[in-house]
Amino acid sequence: MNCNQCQEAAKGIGCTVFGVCGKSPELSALMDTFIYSLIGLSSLAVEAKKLEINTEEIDLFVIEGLFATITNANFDEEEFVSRIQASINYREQYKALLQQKGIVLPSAAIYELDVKTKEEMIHKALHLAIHQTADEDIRSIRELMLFGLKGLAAYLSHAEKLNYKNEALFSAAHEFMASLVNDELTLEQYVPMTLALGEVGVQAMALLDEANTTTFGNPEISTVNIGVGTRPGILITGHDLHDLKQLLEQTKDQGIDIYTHSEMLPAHYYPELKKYEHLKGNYGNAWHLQMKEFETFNGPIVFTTNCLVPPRSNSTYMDRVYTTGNTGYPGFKVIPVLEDGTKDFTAVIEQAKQCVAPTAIEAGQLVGGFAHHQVLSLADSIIEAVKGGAIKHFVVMAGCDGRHKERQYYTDFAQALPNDSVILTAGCAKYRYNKLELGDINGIPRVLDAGQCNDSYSLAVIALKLKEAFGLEDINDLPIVYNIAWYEQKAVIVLLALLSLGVKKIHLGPTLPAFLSPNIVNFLVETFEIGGISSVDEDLKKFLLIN
Ligand code: FS2
Ligand code: SF4
Repeated sequence: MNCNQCQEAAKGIGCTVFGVCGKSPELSALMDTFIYSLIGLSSLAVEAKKLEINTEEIDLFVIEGLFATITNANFDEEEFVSRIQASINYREQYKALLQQKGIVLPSAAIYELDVKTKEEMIHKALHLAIHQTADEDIRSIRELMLFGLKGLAAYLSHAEKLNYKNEALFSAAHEFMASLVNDELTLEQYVPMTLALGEVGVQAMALLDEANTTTFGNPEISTVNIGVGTRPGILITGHDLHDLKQLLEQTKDQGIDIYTHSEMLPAHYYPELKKYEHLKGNYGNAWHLQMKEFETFNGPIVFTTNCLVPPRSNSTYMDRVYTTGNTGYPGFKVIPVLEDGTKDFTAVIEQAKQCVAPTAIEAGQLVGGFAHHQVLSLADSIIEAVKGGAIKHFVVMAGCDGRHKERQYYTDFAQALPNDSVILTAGCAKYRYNKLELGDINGIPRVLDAGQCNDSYSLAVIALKLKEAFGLEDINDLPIVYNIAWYEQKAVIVLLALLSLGVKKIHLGPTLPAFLSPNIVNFLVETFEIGGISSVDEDLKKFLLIN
């Protein structure tokens, strides 16, 4: 295996023996073969779309498939065996369609993927991975694009679940996918394509924002209980708000409570979700603490998306975990989907009724809901606080959390920030500082949580509106610094999106991506002034120009 897609890549280079995340070499190989098959399918979709052939089925297949290969989403080898087979079937179907119309097939589509058994699928990966591209810089930029595409796919998938689709975004995703095996493309041609992918990322996040806010209302300032009640509970984790809505509907008046976990916390900010009285609170912290927190939750747990951590052999919660969507783990139960597409949570509900209430691990409450609509309604007081000098810095600390101890840096950094600075956050990175007592500035909390990682879009909208309000020419003239933590591939599309909006001087940590070659890093440093992090003291001086 050779996987380097996340921040945990072994030795900062890549996992070659076994994934730090728990991914086996076999699973990694199946994912590589699957990705290659999806590239072939995308190449066919590009041609089919030119002929106005309906490609809806494979649009979604490719998007969902990419999503399933994101770090910590799916550990079920059999799932990938059947998806590879389905991919080959689609490929034959679309090849035949295009051949009938006399179209010369693109080379990726002609590549024979005649694998039938799991062993053949695993073995084939040795010859297929993008990672084996000979030129280091082309390999690096292809991986940057592939990982960005995985993040893009996650956001397009969430929007589609709420019936928000944009044909142009699917087409763009297929074109980017097809470009990953185009040996005629030079580095000079790939570079602008990565920024174009970032622009598509902005559009996808805008689409998801529209889907979420139209369906569930605009996030508003909300307090969220982090303690527990006396009734049994169901814990729902991941990012899929549509799944949560269905669970809330099906658990009404059943004598049980629903708790959110990790990236599902921002559900409490949406009017159409917070209206359910049995949406009781948020239990626990970011994804990497799940092995401990699931033990004490006592009731069933539903995974809607990543991040899933493989349980220990002595974990007591194995028989309480359910997966849905693109998540999977051998031995975890799967939520059935009815013919009309509704997810059937009956088994989860019945199991919850047999469980005791969660054990309290915390008490108190959190405040959040500062997505763009809410923040812009406070714009006057924010602008006044900036002009009067009460707020001197906005610090964007969005992104992901992770299990490595060096991420303590983010807690220390948040704590060490001067009192005239406001943290703008989104994503599970927030758990490193959202329970600190950082106070407020003229009633404006010092940590403004916009929501999930995809709501980093909201932070960009806020920045653009502030630029307008202050009459500035350039978004980089705002008193905003970016100290972003990354972990998996959704952070890659968020980064490309910010770059495409012209944001400079983003600091990325705790380590730079292993898949970036020295030349690509140099390019990012020279063009966008991207940098890493060092110590809290040094970074405070460097980022905020203070002593
Ligand atoms: Fe956190 Fe994991 Fe949100 Fe990432 S729960 S690292 O998937 O997308 O952020
Ligand atoms: Fe390693 Fe990350 Fe790949 Fe898992 S996803 S195998 S931890 S690089």
